[in-house]
Amino acid sequence: MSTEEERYKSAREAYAAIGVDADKAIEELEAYGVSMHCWQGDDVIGFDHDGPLTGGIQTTGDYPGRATTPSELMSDLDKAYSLIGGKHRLSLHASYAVFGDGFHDRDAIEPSDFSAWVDYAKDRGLGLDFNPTYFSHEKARQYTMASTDPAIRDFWVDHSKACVRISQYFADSLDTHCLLNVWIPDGSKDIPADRMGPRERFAESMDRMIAEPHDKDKVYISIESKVFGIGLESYTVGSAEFGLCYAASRGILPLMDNGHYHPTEFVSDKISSALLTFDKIALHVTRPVRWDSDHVLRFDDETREIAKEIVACGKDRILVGTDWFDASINRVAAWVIGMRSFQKAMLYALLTPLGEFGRLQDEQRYTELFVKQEEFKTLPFGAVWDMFCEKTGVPASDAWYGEVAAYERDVLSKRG
Ligand code: RNT
Ligand code: ZN
Repeated sequence: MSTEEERYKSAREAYAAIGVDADKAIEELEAYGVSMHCWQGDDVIGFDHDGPLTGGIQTTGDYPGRATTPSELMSDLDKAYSLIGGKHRLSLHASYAVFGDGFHDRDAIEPSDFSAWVDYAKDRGLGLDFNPTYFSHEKARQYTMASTDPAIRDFWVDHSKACVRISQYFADSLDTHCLLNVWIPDGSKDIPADRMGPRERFAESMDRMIAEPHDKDKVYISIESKVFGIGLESYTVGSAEFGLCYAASRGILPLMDNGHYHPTEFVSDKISSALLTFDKIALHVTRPVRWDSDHVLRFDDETREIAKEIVACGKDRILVGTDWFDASINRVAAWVIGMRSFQKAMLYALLTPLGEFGRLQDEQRYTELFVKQEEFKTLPFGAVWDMFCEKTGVPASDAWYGEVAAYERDVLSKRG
């Protein structure tokens, strides 16, 4: 038996002693797909415009090697997926259209503008998710779907409807669902005179969007709320209450991004509440540092707590996508670090004796629960993680970084 197998064997026994089946946890993690965001690869720029990133979100850093063409982005994604165990999904933004027969503005994009991505996904067995892009565009000056100008609103509603059709095309072509997530940057820097008007207009624009015909069993529309953005500090049209109430009343999904709340609020505590009303919800997992900074995910307390809730409340009811953008480190590594951190959190949750802990809570044996929760933390988790990596054919430990470093040397550093 190799040392690694021996380590795993003894770890499996340690988990078995607390009533947990480590083999089963690994199997469940193998089957668990996460929707990885395309926009880490190029600092949220996309391929349909030359201007800067707008909308109150920011990437910082100037690490060399940013993908600037669809084929570069696809190659970088391939490198990242090859270092992440299991099968996953890809989340695209509308700004990543690959125009074959000429440019289409956002209100006129077509399924064919995304056929290159469908081919990419088909070849690799990935599902696709989608996001309309209401930023980095000349018609996105502070207000989009909530604009007072009917022409601007129409433009973005047309964009939204086009995105519904493209999502239907993704779902039909790939035979899996497509999550279509709406996030608008609309809001104001200073205290607004009128809070209701923009919200009424946003709701009305959303109503027009969701009326676009689509198969509700395959295309899930979600709305992502937010507390503030840069330059939009005082008022966000699509606030948490707006998002939850709108989604509940129209039968769509709420999407909670854990960077979009006040710093002492936790999404891990919101999941179970939302699932009492919604059949399904969506999440963006990210890491806010003092603000919605979209730092690369770490295997930290809140990520573990979110994963625990996902396992406890039902993996099938929570659609997880990733959302971070760091331009200060190698971008392929940024994907891999974050995805592997989330998978570690999921594995950690799958290894947690949730039934036993829940029983102690119900029986009010809080001291015992506390002791067991803390002692659980030092069980040999690393050996189980390494076995997951081995089973899924990806390097364990930091060995994967060698592959990223070689890719940086041979590919990324040669980009202009
Ligand atoms: C912005 C939202 C949104 C974006 C992406 C690019 O605060 O989190 O999800 O990050 O759409
Ligand atoms: Zn987000």
